Amino acid sequence: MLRQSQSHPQVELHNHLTVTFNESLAHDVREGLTADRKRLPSKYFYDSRGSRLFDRICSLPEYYLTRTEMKILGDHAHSIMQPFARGDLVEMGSGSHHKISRLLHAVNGTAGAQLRYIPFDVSRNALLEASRELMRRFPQLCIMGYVADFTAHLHLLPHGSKRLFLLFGSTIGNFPGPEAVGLLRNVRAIMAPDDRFLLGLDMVKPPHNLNAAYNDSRGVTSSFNKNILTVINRHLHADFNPAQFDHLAFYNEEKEQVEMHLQAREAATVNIADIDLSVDFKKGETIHTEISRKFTPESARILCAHAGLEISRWFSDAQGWFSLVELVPRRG
Ligand code: SAH
Ligand code: AVI
Repeated sequence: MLRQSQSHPQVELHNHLTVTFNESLAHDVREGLTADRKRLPSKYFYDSRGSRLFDRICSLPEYYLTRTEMKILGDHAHSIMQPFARGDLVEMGSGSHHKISRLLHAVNGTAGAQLRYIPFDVSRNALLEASRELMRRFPQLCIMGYVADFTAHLHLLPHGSKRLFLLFGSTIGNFPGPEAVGLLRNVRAIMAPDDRFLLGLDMVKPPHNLNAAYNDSRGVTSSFNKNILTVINRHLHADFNPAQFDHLAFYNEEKEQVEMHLQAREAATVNIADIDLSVDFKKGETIHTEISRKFTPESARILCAHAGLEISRWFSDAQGWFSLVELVPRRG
């Protein structure tokens, strides 16, 4: 479905989730909550409240990821954008405007610069808010937003210009190995030889820093984690009581990933009216809501190589806590 903003001819919005969202949520909730080890896909965190909570996480003192990546972007934006004064910037899981603004600033005012920004996000609100702010900051920018799922809808992207694909925040780490490779392969499949792909990767570091980043002292990450239950309550008329669940997040050293769970404080039965399902929880039982994989230079290289992508440049901070890798499609 296409909805074009009348008041801002600079922005075009394509919404591909209105019909399918409840159906896929219903399917995923049934599958996840009837499994032996209960689980839910992390993309359902991001309704408008979830996106706002994530923005708050980004500025928490313990959550080093965003400020580290922002610093790397600031240091290298000119060089990254040098081949892209003209073309399309396709940002998957775009969220707020901060990171793309860093790149746009680097070419702002450049003679002949003509860019189109194509954000792609499941969160309509995040996409609208970011677009509004970008229109204010960059009045020459064209924006073509997709409210869509980047695991399913990448084929909808327009063709034409030279493209820089972007996946920031280490969002790729929220996917298990085969899914992450599949997602990168799908991007690789639509890249032309001159296109580039900038991928953010959070790196392995001491466990206490990782545990602190996902267990902040203000409880914002806990609210973000529990928000997935509120989303299910609203869309599927369920009766989860988020207060009956504890936020549980820890670094699994063996798997090199942070895991987030919701743990039932007491035995409980939850009814999910729209899918006619009742789910029993034992005291202490968990729902696995997210993984956040951490990378080493070696595991990053292997991930990219499996997807047919070659690392052309590697940008990092002084501590090596976060990496931005520039990728090109491997020939052959
Ligand atoms: N890129 C931003 C936001 C990261 S949060 C940053 O680096 O800070 C992850 C973002 O991806 C959220 O905005 C969420 O709504 C979006 N997202 C998660 N799963 C998605 C999916 N399957 N398809 C499209 N967007 C998705
Ligand atoms: C979006 N993603 C990269 C975040 C992460 O760190 O894995 C989501 C998040 N979960 C808890 N805090 C932040």
